[in-house]
Amino acid sequence: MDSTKFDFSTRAIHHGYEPGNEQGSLNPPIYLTSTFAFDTAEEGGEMFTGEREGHFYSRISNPTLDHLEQRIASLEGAEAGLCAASGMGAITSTLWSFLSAGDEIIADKTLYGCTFAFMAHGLPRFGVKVTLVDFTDADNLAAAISDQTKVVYFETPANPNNRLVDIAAVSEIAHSVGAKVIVDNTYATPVITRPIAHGADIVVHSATKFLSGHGDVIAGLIVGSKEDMTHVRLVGLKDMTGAVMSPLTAMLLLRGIKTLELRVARHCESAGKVAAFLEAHPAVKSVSYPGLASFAQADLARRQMAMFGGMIPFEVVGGKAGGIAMMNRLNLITRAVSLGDAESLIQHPASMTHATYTREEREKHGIAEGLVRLSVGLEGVQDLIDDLQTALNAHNQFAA
Ligand code: 7XF
Repeated sequence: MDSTKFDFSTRAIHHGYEPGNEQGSLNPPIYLTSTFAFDTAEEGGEMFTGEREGHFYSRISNPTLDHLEQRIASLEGAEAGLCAASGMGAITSTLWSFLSAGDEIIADKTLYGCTFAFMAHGLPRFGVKVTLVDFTDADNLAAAISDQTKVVYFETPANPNNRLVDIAAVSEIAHSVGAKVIVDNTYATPVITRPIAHGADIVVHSATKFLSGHGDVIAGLIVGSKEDMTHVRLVGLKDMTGAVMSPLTAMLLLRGIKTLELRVARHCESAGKVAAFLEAHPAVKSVSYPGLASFAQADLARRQMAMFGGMIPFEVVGGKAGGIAMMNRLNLITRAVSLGDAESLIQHPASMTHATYTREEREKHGIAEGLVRLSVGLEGVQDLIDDLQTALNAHNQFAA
């Protein structure tokens, strides 16, 4: 069946898998095997040189992962996909594949904490020059870029503060010197933004989040051209990190992705209501949600995002102490890192996901000490608002 012509949700359910090839099994079998038998020794040798196609060792490829790779490539509008053991496995396998000593990577200044640590402390140890600039103004990239720049990297919306980057504007500048554009699309998912259509070359995901949707796996995905994905598979993933996804995880992701569009629509609908509630509450100092009229980059949000996401960073009156006290008063919303789960999760970036930055770095990179970050889940939205209201009403007295 040619599923390429189908709607997003149809492809999320069917693309890349034919039950008829697997004894009619509605769901793909989990090929829980590390290795694959060769008919002849010669055939095995040919697979190692690439003269013959086929699976021969699950660090290189596996049939269950193969279905997922085709599916995510289709949803992101890319030629090919690749699975990894975690979001960090996806990011590092990709960057190790395209950077060498003497090269430069230019990244946006707001990044998930461990991506920032890899840039600030990991890559420079191997002779890669790392430059972090503010991509919300693409002119900053134009001023910094040179022939030494091999990769341009960013998140949009960025973790944790929802800053947006204009993918088309940044890609045009990057391509003027032949640099590859790599976008972390974890926050948006392909339901909201497909970076390849805006000019990016490669998309990486922490599939731990919305793509899985159920908080039961650590996983990463990568998409791009066939040539780039083969390069990442054989260099970054196979030799440099070995950060390979388990077939069991691939099956859970294939299951989660079937409902991705439905879930993301609900996350966004509820987040819009929660953001409006928070903005109107006197104990809340600021809310950064792309769907609010007050959002600093509201025009770009409308141009680049089909919906406005499930993530709400906000500050309450009383800074860090106020934020922590409010978090501790919540009963339904769970105090935990991660995002995109059915359960609403709340965390404090400065002491948790972004504790890899020093306090000075957080200030320079736009991550306020008092910021709390809410991942709006799939519960009844009024229950979430009631929980926040109880915590914030008590906060009013606390602040006064
Ligand atoms: O290796 P992971 O699957 O945990 O993914 C790393 C990662 C990569 N990119 C973005 C935009 C991410 O948000 C993450 C993981 N973030 C979690 C969070 O912000 O809550 C990690 C919890 S410490």
